[in-house]
Order: sequence, then structure tokens, then C-alpha cells
Amino acid sequence: MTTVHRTCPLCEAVCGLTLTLDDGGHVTSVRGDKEDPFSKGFICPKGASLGKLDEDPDRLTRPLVREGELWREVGWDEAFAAVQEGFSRVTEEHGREAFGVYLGNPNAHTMAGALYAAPMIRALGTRNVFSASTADQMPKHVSSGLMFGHPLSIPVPDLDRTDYLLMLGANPLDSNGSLCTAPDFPGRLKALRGRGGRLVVVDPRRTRTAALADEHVFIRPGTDAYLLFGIVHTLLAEDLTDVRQEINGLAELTQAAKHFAPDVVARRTGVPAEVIVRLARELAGAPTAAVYARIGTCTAEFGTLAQWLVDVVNVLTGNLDRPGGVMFPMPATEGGRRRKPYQTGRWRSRVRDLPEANGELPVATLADEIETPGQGQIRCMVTVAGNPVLSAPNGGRLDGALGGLAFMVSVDPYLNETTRHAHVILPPPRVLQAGHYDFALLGFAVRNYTRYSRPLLPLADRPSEGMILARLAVIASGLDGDLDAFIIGQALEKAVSTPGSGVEGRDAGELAALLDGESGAERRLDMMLRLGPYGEWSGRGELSLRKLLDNPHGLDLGPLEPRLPELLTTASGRVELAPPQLIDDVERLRDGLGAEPPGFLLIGRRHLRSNNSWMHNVAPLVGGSNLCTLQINPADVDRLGLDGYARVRSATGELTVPLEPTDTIMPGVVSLPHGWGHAGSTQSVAAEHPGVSANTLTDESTVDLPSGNAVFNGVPVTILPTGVITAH
Ligand SMILES: Nc1nc2c(c(=O)[nH]1)N[C@H]1C(S)=C(S)[C@@H](COP(=O)(O)OP(=O)(O)OC[C@H]3O[C@@H](n4cnc5c(=O)[nH]c(N)nc54)[C@H](O)[C@@H]3O)O[C@H]1N2
Ligand SMILES: Nc1nc2c(c(=O)[nH]1)N[C@H]1C(S)=C(S)[C@@H](COP(=O)(O)OP(=O)(O)OC[C@H]3O[C@@H](n4cnc5c(=O)[nH]c(N)nc54)[C@H](O)[C@@H]3O)O[C@H]1N2
Ligand code: SF4
Ligand SMILES: [Mo]
Repeated sequence: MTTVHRTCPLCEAVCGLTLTLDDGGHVTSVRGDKEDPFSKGFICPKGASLGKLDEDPDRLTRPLVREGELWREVGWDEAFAAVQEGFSRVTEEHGREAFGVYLGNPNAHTMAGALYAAPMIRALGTRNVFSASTADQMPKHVSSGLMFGHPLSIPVPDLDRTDYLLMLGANPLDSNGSLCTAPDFPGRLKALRGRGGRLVVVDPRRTRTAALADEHVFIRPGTDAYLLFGIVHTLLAEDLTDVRQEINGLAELTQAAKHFAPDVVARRTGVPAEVIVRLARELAGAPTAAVYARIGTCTAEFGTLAQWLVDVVNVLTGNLDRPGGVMFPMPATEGGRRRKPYQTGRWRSRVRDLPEANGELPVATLADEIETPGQGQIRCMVTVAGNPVLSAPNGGRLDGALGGLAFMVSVDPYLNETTRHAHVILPPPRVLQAGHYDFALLGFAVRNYTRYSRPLLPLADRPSEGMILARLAVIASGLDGDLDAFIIGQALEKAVSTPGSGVEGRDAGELAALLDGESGAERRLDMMLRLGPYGEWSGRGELSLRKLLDNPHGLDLGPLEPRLPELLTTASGRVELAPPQLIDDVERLRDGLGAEPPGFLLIGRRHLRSNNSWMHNVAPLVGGSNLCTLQINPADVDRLGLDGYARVRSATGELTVPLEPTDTIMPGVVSLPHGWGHAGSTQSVAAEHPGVSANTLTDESTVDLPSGNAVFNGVPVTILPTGVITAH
């Protein structure tokens, strides 16, 4: 038996885990790591099942190659040779513009995603880059880019010090938090209330988080931007503002807010005008306050406007960049940020003319790009850690589109709804065979913190996921050589020639020779740590890989500190309160003021013991409350005379679903979790309770315009008894 420690890679909370392994490398127990200074022993049911997930017998151990319907297990050389052949064939016939990439959510949780996905994309030489980000947080990147100058300058609520938290469209008691890395989120919310603070939750469902709050406000799905504008209107009209930054655009903002008085938006949102006014006064009056909004408000028709208004309220109430308000973390691997105006729409999608954002095109138009003939049609896809057939809007259409590709490669541990269309599946090794560093998520942490976990088990005869992606890059570019050494060389050359950097004027080659690490990935981590804001090469600290290896439970780097002046990279050098692109989109919001969609509005939800589409194969995690049911208010059940099941119909499809009547959901709203609808997968446990895919009902033709983000919340649907047959 050995006891080992590592970070949980399963959600954004980055909990430290303590595992015991037997001599065969099997996990015999998983507990929270009490010595982790950030998570302090917290663990959730998913983390506790990490061993079961990692040793799931349905995970692929060797590459698969498909010929027609037939799958064949092959060795790694043969698999990469098949990729080479497929890439060459498509390149010769259609050129590089026929390639497309889709990166799924776990890329945010793997070192491979952080270090090797970008070089792989560059090597593929295509602008057809899609990811789960446009089914998730792209609106926040766009609003932050436009307001603060960089899409990663995303302020997070200072959870442990705030006096007042207004939370919209998030349910961290089940999700454990997102764009707000906070292990033991439930405990931190209880502590907020314990110190006399106030928590208000805005959600069309009375979630477990809402039940814990001081106040829960029901809202009509998709209308958060109206509610937030009502708050902005009140702050301005009642002169409740206390702006602490240099800002631009107050006049334009005031002009735009005129149309959204509380009594005007009350009808649209379902939130009484007096509640809106009171929320504004409470936010302004609290010693410190933070507004935090997540997936329920991002994956909506006005996602970017909602994200923007969240931070407008934070600025107007004087809570941006101050303790207890919303703050910008300083992660240990952060690189320098150049002052360069943030732009979207630098190129546009071929078929629907949708703007690029952060170098990506909207996943809502991926099927169009694959299906529509002509110059630039996608014929070859590379998917890494993604299951868009279940996770993208109108996933059923994408299912068909992927089936028509000339060639597809998937890097994924499972043969599932998406990867079954691949010609080659390249499985990453076991979780415990991978090193772990949260490059992305520590940039959203409510305390500055760092932790590295070395691989706990040897790779044996298979490549790491980083090596798989690097190999794809080599195949695509035709350039051989040590990718990591090349990237290290480039980064160090830049650092030594940057005036004022801690290594200015030193020799890049000598620095490279000093780097520690047993792999290229570790050496790159060491370099980023040393050059980063706490690094031994920054002149300001002593962090390095060695230091992290000496502290296997992680290191606390202190509470968040004000740092906006250093981060602000807008062209004006000020916080942009009224970016023109967003003010333009306010027209669309105004047009929607009078909208009264008939029928029901569909929203999603998450379950504690689930993770999008890929954790339904672990027996202890499924069943109980983790079910694919349609939540509906009992009054609606009675009104429609429903019994047990109902048919749900939208513009794109129809499903028959089991009902879960509950008064925790607003009348007129129904909720279905996503990630179900298992079919064509070799996941044997998941196949026993497949559920249905919510994304049969979501409509890829509607997007949040500024970001191109998919709309999953507030989808108009009709609910029919199962017995009724009507014409389509
Ligand atoms: N209707 C509706 N749809 C939604 C949402 C919603 O709320 N409602 N939420 C959206 C959101 S927020 C997201 S992030 C997306 C998620 O969209 P995706 O990322 O496309 O979907 P996941 O289900 O997370 O699929 C993850 C895939 O990665 C594989 N995988 C797991 N671990 C690893 C690993 O270590 N390496 C590799 N290579 N593969 C791995 C899994 O087997 C699975 O195939 O879904 C979106 N879709
Ligand atoms: N256990 C578990 N944890 C997860 C995941 C998982 O699948 N399971 N997925 C991970 C991923 S990829 C992400 S992005 C995060 C997401 O983390 P969260 O943002 O916390 O996601 P949810 O738990 O889905 O909470 C979203 C809430 O928004 C509400 N909502 C829906 N529509 C609206 C609306 O129009 N307005 C408002 N105000 N609220 C609305 C829903 O009822 C729901 O309670 O969770 C991550 N963590
Ligand atoms: S909360 Fe997230 S990081 Fe923590 S144990 Fe659970 S799944 Fe892992
Ligand atoms: Mo997500």
C-alpha cells in the first residue's frame, strides 16, 4: 500500500486528494487531502469515485482504427500511420482549410490541453477551430475583453471576504463552482452567512444553493440582462454609484439604461420592480458586494450583455478590484499581457458569417461548416476530449454531419456518441498516469494558490496525452523535432529580451539548461513558474517546479490583491463601461422587451454526481437523484393533464421524457439535464440508463450574437401529453 496525493481533475474546484494504492496500482481509497491549504480536506462524491472512474473497464487502453463498421485495436505506430495517411489524403484533395478541430471541456483540466492543444492547432493550419467554450463561457471572455482589454481578465467574487453576494444562474452546491475556483464552495457560502453576510440567488429553480441563501428570486429564463439593466438603471437614477476606476462610457451607458426602468423590465423578467430596486440599493449599501453570474446566464440569447452588466454593476457599486468585491487572481504561471485592443470578428464563419471570438468559431455552426458544400467545407475533424454530439446545440444534426466526414481522429478514453464517427481513436492514459497542473483554473481561484501533482503511475508502453497531441502536431506540420524544447527556446528568448523582466539580458540557452523536470511538460511548467509573478526568475519570489515538488499538498499564495491598473490592457487605459459592440447589441435587447414567448421555456441543470456527458459509466454515481427527468411545476402537470411522461417539442426536435413534478421550478419553465441520450457507445453502465439528449431540443440557429455562444436556456418548447398525436 502506498499513500499518494494529487489534485482532482474532475471539476473546477481543484480539490487536493489523498489516495491509497495497492501494489498493483489500484486505488483502494480516496479522501480529501487535509493538508491542502486551499481545499482543506473537502471532497465530493465525484472525487471519491476517481479510482472507479480511472479503472473503468470500458476505458480504451489501446488505439482503435475503424474500417466501415468494424473497429480494430492496433498498436500506436499503426494508429499514427493511419492518421498520417488520413491527413495526407484530405490535404491533397482539399487543402488545410478542410480541417476542423473541436476541443472539449476536459482540455481545461489536463496539462495536455493547456500545453499542447494550441501548438497542435497551429500545426493543423486551419481557422476552423471550435470548442466547448462557445457552449459555455465565451460571453464572459468577450465582455471581459471589451471592458478590461483581455479575455482572461475575468474578475471573480472575493468569496471569503464579501459581505453580499448576488448570484445568478449558478448552482455551486451541485456544480462546485465555475469561473470561480473555490474548493468547498458550500462551506464558503455558509461562512459568508455565518459572518453576517447576505446571499441572494436568482434562478428559475429553487436549487440547493438557493435553499441555502437568504433570499431566492425566481426569474424567467433568458432575461437576466433585463434584470441587471434594471439594477443599473436604479443605481444611476438614485445616484447610488461609487466608481473607483478611471472609466469611459458612462454617458452612453446611462443613455442605454434609460429604456430598462425596473417597472419596464419587471414584466419581462417576472421579478417585481420593488425587488429589483431593493437589490440595487442593497448592493450599493453593503460594505462590500459582488455580483457573480454563470452558466444559466451565459448560455442564453443575451449572454454577453448579461456578463457585461454583471461587471457594470460591480464597477458602479465600487466593488471592482477591491477586497470583498470582485477581484483578479494572480496565478503562478501567468505570462505578461501586451496592451492590444481586444477584437472579435477578425474573421467570420463561411456559411453563417458569424464572428470569430478568441480565435474560435461558434460550435453552433459546426454542422453547417461540415454539411455545406463549397470551398472551405470541413472534411476532416480532430476532436480532443469532446462529445459535441451530446453537448452541442442540435447535437443530432452534428451526429449526422460527423458521419459524413472523409476523415476523423478523436483523442478520448471512450468510444462514445461522438468518437464512434472517428476513423482513429487515440486514448489518453489513465488519470493517475498523468501529471496535473491547473494552468487555466488557477486563474479564476478565489485565493492565489498553486499545486503540482506528478504522475502517480508510470506510463508503461503508452504515450501521455501531451505526447499524443504533440505527435499529431508533428504529423500535421511535417516538422519533426522536440516541440517542448522549441517552445521553451522561443519563450526564453522573448523573456531575456523583454526590458524589465527578471532575466533581461541573460542567455536563453543557459536558462533552458537550468530547467528541471522529467518530461517536456514538466520543464515547460518549471519555466512558466520561474518566469511567473512569484517565480525565482521574476525577481519577486522563489517559485519553481522544485519548490512545488517539495510541497506536494500545494502552496497558499495569499488572498487576492487589487491589481487592475497592471492588468488593464484596453486601448484607452480605462475600464470601458460602454463598448460599442455591446451598445449596438442593446438594440436587440430592446426589441425583445415586449416578447411573450408562448408555451414553455426549457432550461438545463446539473447533478452533483455527474459531469456533462461522460460520468454516467461509474455505477456509484448514477441513479438516485442523478436522473434524466424533466422537472416541471405540479400546477402545469395538472393543467395539462400529464401523467408520468410528456412529449417535449421544440423547433429542432421532439423527445418523450419522464416527468419529475416539483414546486422548486417556476410555472411555465421545464428543466432537462444535458449529457444524456447515450447511444452507440461502449459504455456499458451508461447504456443501461441512456436517458435522452436535451440537445435534441436546443436550436443551433439561435446564438448570442456578440460571442456566437450557444443558447441552452430559455428555449421555447411545447409540452404535450404522450397520448396526443399532432401534425409536425
Ligand atoms: N443543453 C445543454 N448543453 C450543454 C450544456 C448545458 O448546460 N446544457 N453545457 C455546456 C457546457 S458548460 C460544456 S463545458 C459542454 C461540454 O461539452 P464537451 O466537452 O463536448 O462534452 P463532455 O461531455 O464534457 O465530453 C468530454 C469528453 O472528454 C472525454 N474525456 C474525459 N477525460 C478526458 C481526458 O483526460 N482526456 C481526453 N482526451 N478526453 C477525456 C470524455 O470521454 C468525453 O468524450 O457542454 C455544453 N452543453
Ligand atoms: N456535478 C457537476 N459539476 C459540474 C458539471 C456537471 O455536469 N456536474 N459541469 C461543469 C461545467 S462544464 C460547468 S460550465 C459548470 C457550470 O456551473 P454552474 O454555472 O454552477 O452550473 P449549473 O449547476 O448548471 O447551474 C446553472 C443554474 O442556472 C439556472 N438557470 C437556467 N437558466 C437560467 C436563466 O435564464 N437565468 C438564471 N438566472 N438562471 C438560470 C439553472 O436552473 C441552474 O440552477 O459546472 C461544472 N461542474
Ligand atoms: S468538488 Fe470537484 S475537484 Fe473537488 S472532489 Fe469534487 S469533483 Fe473533485
Ligand atoms: Mo462547461
